[in-house]
Amino acid sequence: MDTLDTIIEVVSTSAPVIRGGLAGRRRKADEENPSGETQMAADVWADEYLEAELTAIDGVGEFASEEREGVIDCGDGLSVAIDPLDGSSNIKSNNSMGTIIGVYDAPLPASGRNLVMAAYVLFGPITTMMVAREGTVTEYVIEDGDRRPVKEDLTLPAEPVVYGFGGRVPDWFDEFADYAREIENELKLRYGGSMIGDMNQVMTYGGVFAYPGLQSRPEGKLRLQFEGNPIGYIVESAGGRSSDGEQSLLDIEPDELHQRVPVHLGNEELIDRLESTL
Ligand code: P6P
Repeated sequence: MDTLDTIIEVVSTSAPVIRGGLAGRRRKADEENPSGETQMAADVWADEYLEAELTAIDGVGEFASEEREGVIDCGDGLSVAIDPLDGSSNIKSNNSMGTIIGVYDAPLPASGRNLVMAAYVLFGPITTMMVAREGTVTEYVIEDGDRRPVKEDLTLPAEPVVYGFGGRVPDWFDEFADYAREIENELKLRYGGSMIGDMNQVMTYGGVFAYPGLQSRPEGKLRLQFEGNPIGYIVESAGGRSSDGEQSLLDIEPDELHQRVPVHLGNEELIDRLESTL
């Protein structure tokens, strides 16, 4: 089995284990992550579990996580960057969350153009996994440790339906909301506080998700290596667009491992409209 197949198999079989450990880990941990965010016990649990599983794979040469400083050198091979539990603040309100993984064929931090695969596991009512590899996107259901494809060569629907923006109602929100109400196929507001939960709405129905730069925080909130690049790779593999307001997220040359980036993701025409209001 090649390294990418093994990584997907490990992420898939890890999903029910991580999901099963969430209920008892809803408390805050005593630590902060490198972005200065208080960690949940579940963040630490998922991070430690996936580090052990992924660094043991022959062909994985580097490992980095949103939840820790630095890059672990594990020999020659591909570089794996994970957000072990994206949306973990949703654990308190029992809403969606999950794991994001980007696999780069370059040392970290790396440009998104070095991605060779990206995936996310979504802990919703059911557990699903979205995998982008070699230009196509496949959605799987994970049940009883088995992974079965339910959508192959997935592309964003041409008629978008949803929009959702993070950042405590950006100052341009009203203008976009007016547009969303006035267009022929009125858009519906969907924002759940977990990037992959919100992005799964966009992947399923078509639309736009953004965590934009703000006056108070021009760089936005989301991390390029662990969130922007992998999800941008998945959306672009599905025929959509990623942007930081100027360029594809995948074209950003990173300065440091945990750098943040404004994130606009989804159907091209909605990103154009969003960026015309910024
Ligand atoms: P806010 C989760 O903490 C996360 O990193 C993303 O999954 C999500 O899109 C964003 O932050 C939510 O941020 O400011 O709405 O809580």
